Amino acid sequence: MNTEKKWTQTEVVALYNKPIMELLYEAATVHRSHHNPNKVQVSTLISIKTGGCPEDCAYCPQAARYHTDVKAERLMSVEQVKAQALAAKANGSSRICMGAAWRNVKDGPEFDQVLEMVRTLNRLDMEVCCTLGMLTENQAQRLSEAGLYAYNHNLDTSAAYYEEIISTRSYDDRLKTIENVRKTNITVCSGGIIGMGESIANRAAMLITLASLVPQPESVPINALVPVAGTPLETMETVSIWEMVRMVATARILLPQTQVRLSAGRTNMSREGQALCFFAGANSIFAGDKLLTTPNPAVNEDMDMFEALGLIPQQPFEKKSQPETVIPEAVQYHDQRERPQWSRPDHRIERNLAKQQQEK
Ligand code: SAM
Ligand code: DTB
Ligand code: SF4
Repeated sequence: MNTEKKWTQTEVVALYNKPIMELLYEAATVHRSHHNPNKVQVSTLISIKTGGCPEDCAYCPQAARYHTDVKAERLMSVEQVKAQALAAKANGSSRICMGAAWRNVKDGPEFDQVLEMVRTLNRLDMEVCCTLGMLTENQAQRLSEAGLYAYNHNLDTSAAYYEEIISTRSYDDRLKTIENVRKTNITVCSGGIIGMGESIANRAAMLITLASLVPQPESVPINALVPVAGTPLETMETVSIWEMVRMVATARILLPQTQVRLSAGRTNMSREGQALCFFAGANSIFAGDKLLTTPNPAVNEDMDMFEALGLIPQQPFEKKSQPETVIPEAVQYHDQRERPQWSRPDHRIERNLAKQQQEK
């Protein structure tokens, strides 16, 4: 049973619009009582099947019907995916999310290959996530048996605004896939995008739908629209940092236990802006120079940001194995034992020296 508070849209809009200092304080308080505020999960995306998608999602550069710079590619090999996952692990990622530009999963050799990717990455001691479009209950079960840790399937926006964005599948289709995933051991990752012309009431409604799922999703990505040339949303304005901070803070209050992921759109955010998002309760990011097809901050920039903010990457399976009760003593800003090699000050000095040598 979902024992969380039942929110009304009016309450959530009022929360979102609170004076920012009050909203930040409230969200940070919830955050600290459920999570270590210095730990951030680092996840890397691998686009295992890029472009050529039959759907009409208005934001998406991978939809075949829009004329974008994305070229359709075949499904990657298991070996290629493994090599990228190992590189991501070396850079501090604890989770890999494999994305495919599919409407839905079809049984057959390509799905078998994805199952093999899941089994292979599992052996790397990383959390394995997939986002492959709609799933049947049987397909979700097969992914679970292969050892999948999480499945990402976003609601994207509210039920009321959804038809402005996608016509080729329904909101109920999305909820059905999430339900199919929930019947297995796989954890649920579902969130949305802001900056597509939706109202604050639409944002509130989407968060209420996510918060009403029983149990609530283990992770919720909050994406700022990346407006891509050739898509119907190409001329949308960049989302302001205050909207992002408000959305993250509201998500944190409605979804206290969830990992809230600061997802697409970070290239437009300053380090200070991102720090406010972490303070407001974001505790996960996508790392790596590319999301699926669009740019993301460079790995080195994120390493420097973690260093400057004293953030520590979360270990794989940390949340599942030991839900953290945060006591002040447990909040170790500079616990060297928990840091991966790249974020240790001595390693950073070596890296900077190497950079200086190269520049000479
Ligand atoms: N095809 C599968 C699906 O739609 O579920 C998986 C991949 S799809 C690219 C995953 C998610 O990426 C979308 O649901 C959407 O939330 C996000 N996304 C795609 N394009 C985006 C953009 N231009 N800006 C922000 N988020 C985007
Ligand atoms: C999510 O919510 N955001 C990620 C992941 N889940 C799959 C994808 C963002 C994609 C941004 C556009 C692109 O790079 O193609
Ligand atoms: Fe296809 Fe997914 Fe992009 Fe929609 S979001 S067009 S389903 S790849």
